[in-house]
Amino acid sequence: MKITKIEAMEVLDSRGNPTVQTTVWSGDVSATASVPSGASTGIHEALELRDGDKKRYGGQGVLKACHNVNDKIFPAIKGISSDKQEKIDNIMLELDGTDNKAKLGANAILSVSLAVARLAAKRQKLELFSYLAKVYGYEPKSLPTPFFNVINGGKHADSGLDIQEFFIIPLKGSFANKLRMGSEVYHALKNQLASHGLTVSVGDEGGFAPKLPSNEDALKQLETAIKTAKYKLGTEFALGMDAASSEFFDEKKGEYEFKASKISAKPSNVYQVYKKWLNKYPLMAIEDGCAEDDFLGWKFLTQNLGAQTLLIGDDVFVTNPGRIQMGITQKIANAVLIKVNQIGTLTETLQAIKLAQKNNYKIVISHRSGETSDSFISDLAVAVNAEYMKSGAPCRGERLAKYNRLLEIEAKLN
Ligand code: 2PG
Ligand code: MG
Repeated sequence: MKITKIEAMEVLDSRGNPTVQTTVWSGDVSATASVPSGASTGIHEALELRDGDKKRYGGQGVLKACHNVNDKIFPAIKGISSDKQEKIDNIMLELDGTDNKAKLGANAILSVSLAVARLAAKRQKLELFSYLAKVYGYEPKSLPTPFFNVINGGKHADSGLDIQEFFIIPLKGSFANKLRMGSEVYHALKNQLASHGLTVSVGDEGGFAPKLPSNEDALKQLETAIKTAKYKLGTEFALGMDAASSEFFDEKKGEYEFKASKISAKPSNVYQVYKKWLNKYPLMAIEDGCAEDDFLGWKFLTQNLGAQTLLIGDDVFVTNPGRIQMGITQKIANAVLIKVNQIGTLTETLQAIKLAQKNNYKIVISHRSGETSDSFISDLAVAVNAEYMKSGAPCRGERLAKYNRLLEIEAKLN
């Protein structure tokens, strides 16, 4: 089981930007993992190391991160057994020595961390989700309910919508059934947008990016598409959104600027904007309704809407156990978004998940807007019994890699 060789290389992600792909060997058995990359990244996230050499990929190259894997991390973990995940992650943390993985790069560290887990699963002849469940003391019971992001705005598209993601959330039956429901509504939505002369080209996460008159209009479009596909909104489908509001919170003014809705709101009353939508639509989930450091806004939001809907913290928690603990203490949000590259090791990701679960926060496992065909997060979601998972629309290869892996896992579990 001893690690005998590691090799990182620069590959491209779904946006055509460089990212790190690492293969770890134990004798002639090997496993590979690639890391995702965000666009609406939180300021408290672990650092993604980029070369900054403007002559290559506009400075986005990751050769330094690859070099760190090959020449710094490998010598430090060579000879250690791949099933010593925590030990290996801790060695990398020590070697890095910074708070935000700035020295080696969270992309370098994560690629090794995930590949090591995959290698250990392979050596133990276990499916990745079974291996993870075994190591972290879970019994996989059910598949996560998918949030399909079918209308894209914010930093992920040029639709002009402030809200970054509008989800449709199928509520009935198996995961396979939910995927089918999502796909049927997705296609109904496509026809509907086209019939109104709106664009049906897709944004970074596979959702459409139509130029709609307002944020609320996006909700209306979803309502109609669900009806056209012959499903009932409220019982068979719910809606959700990732406001990603750190992107439109004006720090100087201390105000949220919903440009597409022509309104602005203070931290103390921004919850009222969402409440209006909640009163009209079955909004089951609101992610990042407040900005990453607006704890006051989060408090108002949670006190006023927390009993009615899932309030998911993404930029505010950044999968960081320390930030999640802050949220627990201050009683903000009731669900945590988990993104492996926000924190940078599998060990810390599991610490974040366990802390959240112990405090009754729901778990939403998430992709990034820049992705590869790596489907590690699907196995992770099943392993830890995450209630929800978001991997974009049921469209584009890198998004479907995750949903199709969930289909496979469901078949294996049955
Ligand atoms: C988010 C993510 C994924 P990004 O905000 O939740 O949908 O976007 O990867 O750009 O941060
Ligand atoms: Mg988000």
